[in-house]
Amino acid sequence: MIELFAANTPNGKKISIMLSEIGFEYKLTKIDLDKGEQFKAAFKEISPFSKIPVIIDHENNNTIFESAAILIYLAEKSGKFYDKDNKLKINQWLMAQTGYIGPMLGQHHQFHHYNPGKSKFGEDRYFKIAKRIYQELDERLSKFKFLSGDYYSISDIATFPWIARHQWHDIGLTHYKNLTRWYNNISERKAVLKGFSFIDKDDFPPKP
Ligand SMILES: N[C@@H](CCC(=O)N[C@@H](CS)C(=O)NCC(=O)O)C(=O)O
Repeated sequence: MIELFAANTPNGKKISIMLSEIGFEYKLTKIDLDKGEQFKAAFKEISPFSKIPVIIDHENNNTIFESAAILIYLAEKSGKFYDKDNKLKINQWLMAQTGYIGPMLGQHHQFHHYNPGKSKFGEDRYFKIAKRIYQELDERLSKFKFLSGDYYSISDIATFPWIARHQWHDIGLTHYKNLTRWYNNISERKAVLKGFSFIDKDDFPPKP
């Protein structure tokens, strides 16, 4: 049995969507980030940087932090969404999500959505980078159905919940037709909808 430690954020949703996609039953332990539960000593034991998501696989007592490592673990355990002949591509798009897309869009959330008016430099910088990311993803998706190629993979699962924050980004998702096509396609998956609402049953990916 898998235990998922998470909050209702894009990084938390990556793993709930994956668990839903592979049909693994899991137990959810909510971590209230606003209350600072991520800094409790017991949580730090399994998450050295005090971040969600984390999983414990109670079948073998493996504990795993970092969403990309968790996605790879679950993909290998289930044999799904990590095509052995396409790992090189999937790894690149997965690492680009955790190393670039997530952190940059996260900064855009901080300056544009949560703290407008506090730093013109921060707002301009991350707005520009967020638009660039939309453009880069759109270019990739003009050539391929999914980020890593022809098939839906853990790189799409990692990226989707971040694009699902498109209203906060204020960029206009529909201006990017390939990214919109990809987003709509993934939004229609039953497992995605189930995973997306893992904490709030009324939560769903907003329409472009
Ligand atoms: N690189 C990490 C990022 C995880 C992350 O940033 N988690 C945020 C929530 S979305 C968090 O736990 N923040 C709490 C904190 O930093 O205090 C991953 O991909 O798992």
